[in-house]
Amino acid sequence: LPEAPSARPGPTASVLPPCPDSPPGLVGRLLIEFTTPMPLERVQRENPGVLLGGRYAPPDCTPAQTVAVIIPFRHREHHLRYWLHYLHPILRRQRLRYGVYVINQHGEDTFNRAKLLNVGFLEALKEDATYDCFIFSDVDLVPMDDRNLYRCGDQPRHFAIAMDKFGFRLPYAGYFGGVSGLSKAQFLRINGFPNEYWGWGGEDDDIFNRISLTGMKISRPDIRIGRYRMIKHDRDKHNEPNPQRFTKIQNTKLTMKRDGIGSVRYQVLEVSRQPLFTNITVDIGRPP
Ligand code: UDH
Repeated sequence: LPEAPSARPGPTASVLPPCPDSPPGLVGRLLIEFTTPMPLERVQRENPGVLLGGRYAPPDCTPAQTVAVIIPFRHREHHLRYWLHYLHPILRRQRLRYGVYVINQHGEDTFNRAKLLNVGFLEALKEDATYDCFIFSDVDLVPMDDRNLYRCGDQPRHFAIAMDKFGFRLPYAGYFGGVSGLSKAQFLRINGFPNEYWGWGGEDDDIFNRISLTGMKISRPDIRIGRYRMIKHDRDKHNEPNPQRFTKIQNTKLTMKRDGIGSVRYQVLEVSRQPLFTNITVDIGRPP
């Protein structure tokens, strides 16, 4: 009898081998610069393998994780174009299955980075319930080395440990800003991020406190690999330093139980699938 067609192994996702732990084809140190303008059409043309909404999966292997990259955002279109230009090829070389979510704060009230990241966690999971790793990245930070793998491990990960603006060093031991990554379980264990830090500063220290208070330890790459370039910019309007931040970070132990992913309130105004990212515009309210 002829073999039934369905019995033949074909190029389907289920038969691809697992992706290797160290992806082949990484190039190491990268040249990153922000001088030449970066038209979105060019970035789209150079990333034909990225699917609508900024989704990608390696054609030749099955990754262990599915990664949602969450970017807090308002009025930084030119930064986003550089970010997409540099990051899509890096994430592709890292053999990740991923999606990019830009969480765009609607209106001109005070910016709230951590609340936007909470929204990104929930909305990415609504798009694809298989996300099990969340990378939270500022829009103006580009890694200078593709060996800095954007995936999750058995402890929360801090990626942006050697930024050019801090002289390629950690500014202080407990710094957890810029780019970080938590598995879904790690994120839920700390009740997500705080919603009550309006304006600049403190929210990353509160997240660091949440991680320490739940008995987890931060994992970091080698200092030679965790290097970043930040796109230079002036302070944004409506994101002034938050004067309450110093007292708030003293109280994480009390506030983290009631303030977090379990209490976030917001209204999604628009979900728009762009060629290289999914844009989610959200009303997150304003400071009390
Ligand atoms: N963000 C926006 N829009 C805003 C504010 C913040 O998209 O209006 C996002 C963006 O992803 C940014 C992140 O939030 O990368 C963090 O905000 P930030 O870049 O303002 O924070 P950072 O600490 O800079 O990088 C602080 C102001 C530095 C002024 C330096 C003047 N030389």
